[in-house]
Amino acid sequence: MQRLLKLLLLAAVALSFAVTAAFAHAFLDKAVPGVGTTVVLSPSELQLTFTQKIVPAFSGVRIAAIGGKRVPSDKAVVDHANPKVLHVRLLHPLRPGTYVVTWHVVSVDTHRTSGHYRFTVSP
Ligand SMILES: [Cu+2]
Repeated sequence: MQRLLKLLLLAAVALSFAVTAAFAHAFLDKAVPGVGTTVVLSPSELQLTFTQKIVPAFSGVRIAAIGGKRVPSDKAVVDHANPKVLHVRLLHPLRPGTYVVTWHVVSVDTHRTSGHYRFTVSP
């Protein structure tokens, strides 16, 4: 009986560590232009804020017109003042339409995460 209790306790501790680790990954916290929003003017850059500090060498952001061509942009750079923020400068203004932003990052805990979101530039 004692042994079973010990095992259960160990399992509970292991589980709580697993949950903590999952929450420690870098996920997208917010973006400019905002996730799912419509903006009137083309942004000159995208700004992605993550829940953790980012390792720029292993991180990247691409933007494409929905079902269409990739939009030329500079490589994503980490904000000097806030290493949770990536800046991606667009080389041309965006024409009206919906765009998909696809990101992958490695956070300082070495975990890799990725995702995508859309935003729209109104006509
Ligand atoms: Cu992590």
